[in-house]
Amino acid sequence: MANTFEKIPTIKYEGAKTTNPLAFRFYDPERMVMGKPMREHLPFAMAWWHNLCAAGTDMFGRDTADKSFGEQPGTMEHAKAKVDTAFAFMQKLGIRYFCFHDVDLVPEAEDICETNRRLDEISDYILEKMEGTDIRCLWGTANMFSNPRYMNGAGSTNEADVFCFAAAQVKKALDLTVKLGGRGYVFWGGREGYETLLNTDVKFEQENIARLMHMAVDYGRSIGFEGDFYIEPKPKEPMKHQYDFDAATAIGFLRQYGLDKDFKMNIEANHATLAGHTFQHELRVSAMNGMLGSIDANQGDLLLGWDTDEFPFDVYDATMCMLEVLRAGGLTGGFNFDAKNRRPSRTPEDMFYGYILGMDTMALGLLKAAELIEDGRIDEFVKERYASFNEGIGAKIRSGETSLEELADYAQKLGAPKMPGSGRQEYLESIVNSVLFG
Ligand code: XUL
Ligand code: CO
Repeated sequence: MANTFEKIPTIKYEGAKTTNPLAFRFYDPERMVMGKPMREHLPFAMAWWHNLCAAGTDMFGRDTADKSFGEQPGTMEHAKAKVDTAFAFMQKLGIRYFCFHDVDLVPEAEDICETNRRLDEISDYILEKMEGTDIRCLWGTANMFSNPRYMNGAGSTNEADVFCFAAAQVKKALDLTVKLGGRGYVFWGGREGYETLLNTDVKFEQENIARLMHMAVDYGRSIGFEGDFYIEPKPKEPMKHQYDFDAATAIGFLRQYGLDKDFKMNIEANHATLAGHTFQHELRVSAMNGMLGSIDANQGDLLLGWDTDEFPFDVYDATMCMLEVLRAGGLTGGFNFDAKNRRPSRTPEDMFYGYILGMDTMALGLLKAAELIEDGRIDEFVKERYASFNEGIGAKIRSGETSLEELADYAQKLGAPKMPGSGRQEYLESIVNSVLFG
């Protein structure tokens, strides 16, 4: 095996003032925050696809990075070299989880039986590697978007045979997730959507996706999968319109088809902004519905209209994210860096710089969110803002003990109502700034 990271030391916390590029500035795993060590607040995961498979190819040019890890890509030797590299990488950074698609692990064969045989071989190898470490799988998934057979969707395809291939891949990916002790299983519907309504039966396609998900739940539970299933919403790309547009849409879908007990959301920051929402909005909608499961921690570029999957760098956004996570009492999943280096950042060191940046940003977000909660002024303000519903007619509205007639009568007696209190947005924003930079 080529030792790609020979010159990279174990990454340690050295504090904000360090000039050592291969050190954490804010991620201090044992530091206590609101009664728990940072590492428990932040179950970080490595995304197999970006970190070990993506080498910089984009629509206009080929690879810039070398991710061969000393072996010929497309071979099982290369697949094993990726496993070796993954474990070396995670151990040096103190990352305890990984996420994978089936085809990230092995080269896909023409015949699904051969692909499955390769998956058995590689998962045995991963299990061997896991032994004696505390590294586990966060979630698994099936790639049902790259193979040309999925051009019209997987669960939403117009071809029954293709639907069966999707089912076979989900079944195997669930087997692998259980074998590797995964906490969750993700459905990201990249091709589940449409390009034109002229050729699409939306209702039928959505019913079929629900059928596939029900079968996945039944099968998963039958083989002992106790974790959460997740939908990862995204509004577009690759499809023009994706069915899991955002958290509210996905939650409505899950409820409509009776899947809401088994599924939660896996919220990705860059998908939120593509949907025209903030990351915080998507987290709030998920959390208030009891469905905040896991996070794909990355960030987009608001000047670009596509999924750039950058490592999180925006501390303000990370703080708002961690505020939602802390208020929700944490995640059942974790923080998966569904993020890749920029194309010119092409060396093995850059792989570390990306993760160091991401882990430090989320750690800083955690510290700042905890400070905002401990400061208490924002929470207190929000509580006060709705105080009129705590007594009198407001309390009756809240408890559902009134009627339209009673309220109309009340309003008529009032004559002219008083104006609602100020929203104080600028004051609240200045509290955030003083906690972030004070
Ligand atoms: C694509 C994306 C996926 C999912 C898993 O935008 O985020 O990589 O996270 O399929
Ligand atoms: Co993602």
